[in-house]
Amino acid sequence: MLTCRMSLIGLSIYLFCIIQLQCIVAVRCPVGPNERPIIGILAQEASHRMKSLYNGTYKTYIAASYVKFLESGGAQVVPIWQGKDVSYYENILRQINGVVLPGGSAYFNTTNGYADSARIIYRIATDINLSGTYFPLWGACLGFEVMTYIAAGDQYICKRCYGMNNVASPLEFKSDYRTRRLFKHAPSEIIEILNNENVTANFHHYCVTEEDFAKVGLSNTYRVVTINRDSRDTAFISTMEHDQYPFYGVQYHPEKNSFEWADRLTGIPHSSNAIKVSQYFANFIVDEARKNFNSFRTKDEEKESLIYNYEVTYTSSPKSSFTQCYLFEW
Ligand SMILES: *[C@@H]1O[C@H](CO)[C@@H](O)[C@H](O)[C@H]1NC(C)=O
Ligand SMILES: *[C@@H]1O[C@H](CO)[C@@H](O)[C@H](O)[C@H]1NC(C)=O
Ligand SMILES: *[C@@H]1O[C@H](CO)[C@@H](O)[C@H](O)[C@H]1NC(C)=O
Ligand SMILES: CC(=O)N[C@H]1CO[C@H](CO)[C@@H](O)[C@@H]1O
Repeated sequence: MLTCRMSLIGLSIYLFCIIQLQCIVAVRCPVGPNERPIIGILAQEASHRMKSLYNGTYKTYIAASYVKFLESGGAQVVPIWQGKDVSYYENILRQINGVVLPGGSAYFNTTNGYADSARIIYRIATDINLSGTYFPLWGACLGFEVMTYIAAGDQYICKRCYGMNNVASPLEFKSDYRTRRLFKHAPSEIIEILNNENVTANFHHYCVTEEDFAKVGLSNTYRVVTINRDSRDTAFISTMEHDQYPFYGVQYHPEKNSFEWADRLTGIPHSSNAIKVSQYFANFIVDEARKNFNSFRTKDEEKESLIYNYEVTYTSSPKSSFTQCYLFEW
């Protein structure tokens, strides 16, 4: 009787330990989507205009619209600096859940500039994915162009195109767009709006054609998801996604619809439907980042890295085409 009771107690302790252990394991293993995603945004060179307006005080910046866009999808943001060594990017990318390469107007040939930093990020993001960890990358406009440049082995395949600066357009979907991750689960209402209304803001003088894309081998790794046509009816790629990695490039600016207000920029749509599609993209990017479970080593390091540590400046038109910017002296 006594031994029986003893062994029952023993069994209970044993079962208790097993359950505890499983709990610990369960907590350590990712069980569901990451509910605290943090996304990095690469800073870029301040434009000449910005430099002269602020007496050369600022070297790099991040347009606040990208920050607010990601926040609207439920993510927090960390700035990623330019021109650092590889170990800096390795360190930061292994603590965050995705990266956005923003639009703007930087040259790709600046030493330690936008493209040099983007190239290191692209390589690390590829390595992380190859090693079995989901790590998304989103490029908009210049970010899209730099992705094609890097993926093509530093070949600049953008060509001059016409009538695409400061203009809102619909997207022309490729016939198989429903098989692409970006639109696989999109509500049909979103597809209809994107397909029929002027809801994507274009701010570019250069375009990538499908022919040039194929010529440098990019059609082997990326899928063209949508195209647009410039004012001379030249078709160009407006949305692409990587075949294997969660890498996405858009030639338009979904982040502008909700967050950029310069009066002279009539190409930024602010209709209710334009905001719906902007929100669709924000949710999509952040949901991709939710599939990654990187986190900062310590809460202090996380706190020190977040964008909240920096002041946002009201840059307003006509000073800048951005309503608000984070301006950095480094
Ligand atoms: C830039 O310098 C000019 C002339 O010294 C000054 O009036 C202006 O306030 C400065 N602007 C800023 C943003 O510091
Ligand atoms: C970088 O490229 C631009 C545009 O093609 C060119 O004007 C500039 O001279 C180049 N700069 C360097 C350092 O090569
Ligand atoms: C979209 O904009 C173009 C001009 O850029 C205009 O011709 C067209 O009617 C607009 N479409 C809609 C649905 O508003
Ligand atoms: C190794 C790994 O996780 N690869 C992933 C890279 O991204 C694609 C989606 O774009 C996943 O399907 C792969 O599993």
